[in-house]
Formats: sequence, C-alpha cells, structure tokens
Amino acid sequence: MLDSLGSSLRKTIMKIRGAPIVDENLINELIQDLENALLGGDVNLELALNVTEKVRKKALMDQIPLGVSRRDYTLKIIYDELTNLLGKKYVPLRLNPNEISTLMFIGIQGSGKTTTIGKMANYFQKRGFHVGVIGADTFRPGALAQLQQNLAPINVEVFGDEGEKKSSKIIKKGLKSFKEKKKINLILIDTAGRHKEEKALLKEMQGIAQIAKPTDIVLVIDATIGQQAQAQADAFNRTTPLGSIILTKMDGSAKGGGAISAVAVTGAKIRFYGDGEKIQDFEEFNPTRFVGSLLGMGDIEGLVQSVNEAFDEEDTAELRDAFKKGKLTLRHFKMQMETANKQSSISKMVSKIPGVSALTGKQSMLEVESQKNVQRFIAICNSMTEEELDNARIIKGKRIQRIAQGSGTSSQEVKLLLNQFNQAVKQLKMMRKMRGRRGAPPGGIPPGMEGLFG
Ligand SMILES: Nc1nc2c(ncn2[C@@H]2O[C@H](COP(=O)(O)OP(=O)(O)OP(=O)(O)O)[C@@H](O)[C@H]2O)c(=O)[nH]1
Ligand SMILES: [Mg+2]
Repeated sequence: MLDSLGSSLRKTIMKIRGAPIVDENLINELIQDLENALLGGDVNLELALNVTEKVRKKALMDQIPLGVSRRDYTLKIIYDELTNLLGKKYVPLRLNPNEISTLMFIGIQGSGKTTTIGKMANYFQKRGFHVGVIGADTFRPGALAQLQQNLAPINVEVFGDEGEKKSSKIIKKGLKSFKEKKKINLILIDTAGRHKEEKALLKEMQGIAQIAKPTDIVLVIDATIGQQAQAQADAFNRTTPLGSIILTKMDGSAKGGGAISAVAVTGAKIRFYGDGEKIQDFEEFNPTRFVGSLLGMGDIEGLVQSVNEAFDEEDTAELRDAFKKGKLTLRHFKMQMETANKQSSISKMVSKIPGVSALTGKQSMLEVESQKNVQRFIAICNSMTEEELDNARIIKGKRIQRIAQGSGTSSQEVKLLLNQFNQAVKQLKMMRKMRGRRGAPPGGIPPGMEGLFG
C-alpha cells in the first residue's frame, strides 16, 4: 500500500537514524527528501510545502526538552505533521446495534461501491451486526448478480428486483422487507454510479436520500485520482456534513497520499480504505496508525509520548539556563546524566521498533555499555559534597580517592568522569562562540546532550 510514498518516507527516516549528528544541514536535506516524497505521492504542492516548512521551523527552532535528542524530536515532528496532513484524528463510524442503521453508498462509475459494500458487510457482521443489502443499481447490467456473488460467501441476504427499473421503488420494497425481518439491524444500499460529474452525482444522491432516509451517506472515491479527490469530497461535504468517505484502490495507487490529504483538507471524514479486491482488503482509516505504518515505525506513539513527557521535566529550565550561560557545574552534569538514564528507556524502546533495530543493531551494545557508565557516573556524583558539585576544580588527590571509595568505583573512573565533564565544558564554550557567529554547532554535541542545544 502506498509503496512509493512509504518507501521514500522510510528512506528519510533511515537517514535521520543513521546520521552521526542531526544538524541544520541534515535537517535541510531531510526537508528536501520529505518534499520530494510528498510531491511524488501526488500531495498538493501547497499542502506539501506547508508540512515541510513546519517541520523545518520546529526542528531547528523549537526548544527541545532536556534528555530528548534532536533526532527523536525531529522524528516526532515529522510524524505529527504527516498525521495532521492526513486528517489528525480517527473518527470511527459508530452505529447503534439497537436501532436499524441504513447506509447509502454513492460514487462515480467504477469507484468501488459494490465491492466496498461486500467489505463493509463483512466488517460489521464480524462485529455482531445482522446485515442486509439492497441492490438499487438499475443501470449497470449484471449489477445485482455482482452484489449477490460478493455477499454469498458471507451469507448476507441481498434484496433485488431485476424486473424493476426504478431504483426508488426497489429501495422502498427492500427497506420494508428487511424491517419486517426483525433481526436485521444494518442495511446497506448499493446505487448506480453513472455520473462522472460531482454536481449531478450529488443531486441524484439527494433524490435517493429522501426515499431511503439513511443514517449515513457513504461516498466511495477511487484513490487513484489523487488530489482530484478534493473536488468530490468538497462538494459532498457541503451537501452533507454528516457523511462518510471511503477511499478505494489504495493498493494500486501511487497517488493515495494525494487523495487522502486532498480529502482531509476539506474536513470530510475518511472512515475506511480499501486496499485490494478481496472482501477482507478493508481497513479502518486511522491517520495516526496510517502514518506509523507509512514510516515503518510500529510504536511511534510511544516515542511521541515520551518526548511529550520529557517536556514536563522540571529541571529543564534551570539546566538550559546553565548551558546557555555556559556555566556548567558537575551538579548540572549529574542532572543531565540522570535524565539520560531515564531516557535510555526510550532508546531501548525505539530500538525495538521493526526496521529500526536492524539499523541500530550495532550500536545497541554500545548503548548498554554507556548506560552502565551513566549509572556509575551518577553514583560517583552522589558521593561528592555540595561544594565539590558546585566547583569541580577542587576535586583532586585525596578527594578523588574518597569519592571512588564512597561510590564503589575506582580513582580512574572518577578521573574519567572529571575528564568528560571538563571536555563538555570546553565544547560548550566553543559551541557558544560558534553559535554566536553561525548558528550551527561545530564538531558535534557531546553524546546525550543534543537536547540542550535548542
Ligand atoms: N485493487 C483494488 N481494486 C478494487 C478495490 N475496490 C474495488 N476495486 C475494483 O474496482 C472495480 C470496480 O469496482 P465496483 O465495486 O464494481 O465499482 P462500482 O462503484 O460499484 O461501479 P459501478 O457500479 O459501475 O458504478 C472492480 O474491478 C473491483 O474489483 C480496491 O480497494 N483495490
Ligand atoms: Mg456497482
């Protein structure tokens, strides 16, 4: 499904994951990739630029929470913006099983109405509904036979009348017949899709709707028309704000992203999509999950949540301030390591995401090692006095021995920590100088400290 859009987006994600540092150059490159991927998926130029501009601004200018790397933050932004592009929230089609619901299917010729009715009948039957179908397409030769063929395998009754030429009469008779059978609580009505033009289609829809009085009108749109889906969705949305949209042929379409984004922009509700000819090739359209699968990241919601939670970290303001002023003490260093320790659970989780593990596989041993180091370093800091935490320069000779003993480590390890701290201070000073001139930090950011340079 959406193979080309999906694979170009996945390449972009791999690029972020694989890059040694996420800096302005890389982000600009990513923006370009993202733009190409979206335009290649037939997303409208204006919509695509809107997404990439937001990603660029946020990735480069947002205050990134402490302990979150620019890498994870950028991924989260891309994910958020793509989800917005495709319709934000999932709005399920809710039907009351204690009442009789009637869904009327409309759409231009060949859009997939009859096929989708079979899929929908199957979907709701599995969820405990008793479904009946009315074949009111009196235009297409063999329409009723097609419907019966689709529904026979799942034992759904189809009401039809080959001799009747007026669809309104068939609908009336069909509704009466199903309502008499006490069991049926969901009636699906198939209609003829003879009009290529939106206005005529909707006019006809209003006519049939008056007779059928449906609970919901379902507009079926062929996704292979890409952005052109907007005109249909727009006209439909204006005529009936309560209606649902189903996109079909998402499997064979390189333009599916264009169709979804074009429909989403009208505010119409896409409830399902079809991704094959078989009855089970039918999915709920959940933008969040959809983007997750496009990006090949199963559990991105977890990552997003962790990043959001990190925003709430109380220490953020104080630490950021210390970094900005270039006044880094061991106390800040320790705080930073504690956050990194907490956040390491995020990177562990990220490495479990399918596809990503292959990429980070080599690093994961290193990660485990560095996590152990972080825990030892925290223990070392915990054996320091307040005075030492505020002024690392006084930590020499006997103090080093005392701290090593207190923390169950060695003098070497204490020296290593002091060394790393001094290096971080030096790097911080250099970065502040360079940022003053050019904006982008040179030579990379100390590991685990990317989040501090927002
Ligand atoms: N690959 C693929 N083919 C689909 C999908 N949905 C429908 N089709 C095919 O599209 C063609 C038209 O589907 P129909 O269900 O007959 O379309 P319709 O809207 O009822 O057509 P009319 O009744 O003539 O207006 C058929 O060959 C279906 O098998 C889908 O999600 N994926
Ligand atoms: Mg049909």
